[in-house]
Amino acid sequence: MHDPAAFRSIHKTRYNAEPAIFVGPGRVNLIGEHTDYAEGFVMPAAINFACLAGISPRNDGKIVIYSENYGEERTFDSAALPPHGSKHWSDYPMGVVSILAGEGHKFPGFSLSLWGDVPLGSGLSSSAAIEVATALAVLSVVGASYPGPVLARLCQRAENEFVGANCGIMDQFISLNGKENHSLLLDCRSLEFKLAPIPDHVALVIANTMVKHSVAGGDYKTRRAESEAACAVIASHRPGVPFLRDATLEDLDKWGHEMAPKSLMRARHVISENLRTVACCDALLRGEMAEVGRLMAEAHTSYSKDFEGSCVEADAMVALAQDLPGLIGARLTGGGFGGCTVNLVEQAQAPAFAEALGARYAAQFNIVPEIHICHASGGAHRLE
Ligand code: GAF
Repeated sequence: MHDPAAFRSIHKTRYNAEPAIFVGPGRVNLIGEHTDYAEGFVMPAAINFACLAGISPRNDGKIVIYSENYGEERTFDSAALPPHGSKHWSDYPMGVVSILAGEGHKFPGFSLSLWGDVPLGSGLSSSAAIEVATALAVLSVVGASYPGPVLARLCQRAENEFVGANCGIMDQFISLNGKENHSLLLDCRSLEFKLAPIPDHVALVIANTMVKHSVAGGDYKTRRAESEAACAVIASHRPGVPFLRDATLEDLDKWGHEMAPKSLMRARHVISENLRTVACCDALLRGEMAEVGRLMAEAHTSYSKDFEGSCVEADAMVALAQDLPGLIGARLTGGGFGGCTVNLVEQAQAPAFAEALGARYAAQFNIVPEIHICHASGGAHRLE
């Protein structure tokens, strides 16, 4: 994480005021991809890359937002908030302000600084990290708070309604509710969750293909629409299936022929991924790491072949990891079409694994990938 002392001094120099500082972590998803908006299961962990948000009050009624990443400042009038985003980085924090204002909070002026080290566009939820850190910061100004699941929904709404990206609940939820050294099996319908400890001997190695990923991009939308179209076919026979969470593989055997071929493939991924995710959590809880790895491999194949959510580079990053010593399981993580792979690796072998994987990938693509040995960290909080 960026140095909070350096961040404090950036804010202080700029706004001549001591900031309160909040942290919103990024996340890595171990398994359960494109299942959240189908009201299914996901198993993410918060990671030690985060967005810092520093906030101090102003008395001129202005909302001034500065991004250290972009080296840019934007000013808004707290009495006339913009009704929608403008395809700018400030949409993420302003979306949160706007949704919370819609909940009845009257924000006075404030200066908000943001500085994140979650690699942008890498599928590690840099957006949710900004939203969540911003939410805690601006709520502190009005002395309000929400339970984690409620705030996660509000941050999701900021992204859906203000930014215009139709994401599910996973990223905001884990950024708020992550737990040190744990992943979390989240039921995206009830928002109940079960903590699954990541054993001490296991490292999370995150390998960035350096291919940019975007939830706001067209592919995410298309895949979502295709899987929802499959669900509509099933629901026309079985009205008790409002989401693919409620569908079974037998439904696909019966009515798959009525679906467009791509829709059938997307649905097969989502339905089987839900089963794998629940099974993976059980295996992790039993300490059966070989089974965890097997399920991750199966999940990657399904994501790549049936969901067509991978890319040449991510498939290669997963393939190149297979015979490296210490690997437990590898797959593409996050929204897809680029971004990072997540590798569960024996802790003692993680440094050598990271180096060898980087060298293999660089040799194949002539691109030097960023490879990080991470750990599961706690959720969003205020820094004292
Ligand atoms: C992105 C979205 F933001 C999540 O809601 C989720 O759908 C994920 O892609 C795919 O599992 O991170």
